[in-house]
Amino acid sequence: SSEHAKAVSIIGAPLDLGQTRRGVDMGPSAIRYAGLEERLAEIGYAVTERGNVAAPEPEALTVRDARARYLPEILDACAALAALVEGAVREGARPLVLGGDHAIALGTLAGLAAAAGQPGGVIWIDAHGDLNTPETSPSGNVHGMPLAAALGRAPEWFRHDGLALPAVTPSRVALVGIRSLDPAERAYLRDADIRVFTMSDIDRIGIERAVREALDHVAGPGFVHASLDLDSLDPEVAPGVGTPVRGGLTYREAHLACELIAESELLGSLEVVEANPILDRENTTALTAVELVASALGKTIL
Ligand code: 6HN
Ligand code: MN
Ligand code: MN
Ligand code: MN
Repeated sequence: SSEHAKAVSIIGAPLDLGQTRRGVDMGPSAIRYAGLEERLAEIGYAVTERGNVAAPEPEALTVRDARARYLPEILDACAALAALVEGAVREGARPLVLGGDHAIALGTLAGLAAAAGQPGGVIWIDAHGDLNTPETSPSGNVHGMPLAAALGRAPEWFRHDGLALPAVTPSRVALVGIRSLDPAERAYLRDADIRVFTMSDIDRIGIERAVREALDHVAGPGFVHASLDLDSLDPEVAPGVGTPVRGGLTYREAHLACELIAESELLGSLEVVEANPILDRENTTALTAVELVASALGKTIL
């Protein structure tokens, strides 16, 4: 139906170095265990499993700079992920990346930009902006920085031979579900040409209009990617995340967002991050992730 292939390459990125809670490295397993491959086969996709990129264990590492904990190791893992993502695109498949914490988005986006030969657009569905730099981060957690890095900000920190940066264009970024911003993120967003749909905006205009406008904003050349942080959902729906924030998307709002993404036929790739089975209840967050991915890739009720 669309210009995008009915082929999906699943790539796991079990990285947990971007934050401090253990367990998010088990996200790819939990999402696979929740029936991802079968669900995608049911809706007509040819699915290729690429396995996981290598991600070191924090216990084996030392923190060299508390402003961006484990950044060198994270950049190496992101470069490995970028190579797999680029390869999947070149083979004509849609990359579906399973996190892992959100730091991996830097690798996904750099791989997409390398394949496209230019930066692209991204719809970033998240409670958070992930727009900190090592200089502004209140935590030193790199999962709060990937969008800033992909935009080409603070290049002295994020430069790496295996990462094509900038990977996204500010005028092609939309944030959806936002309800927790740090002061420097708020200041950056005041001047940037980024569309932001906070939870308050979604309460007022509805998720349908918010996502349609977000998609209009990110459309364009290169590529269009969706980065789905499961903490965008309300913690009652998705408890298995490391940085929950009350007041998030309902189960139905999240599905409608994904259905609109599918209907737009803009998407060439997707990632789902921050699923932490240790913090979860009976794998419900991973199950929800599978259902949302299926909706984003075209599953309909009727
Ligand atoms: N995520 N803004 C906070 C920080 O530490 O920079 C939270 C970041 C959360 C990141 O959920 O992907
Ligand atoms: Mn995030
Ligand atoms: Mn988040
Ligand atoms: Mn724009």
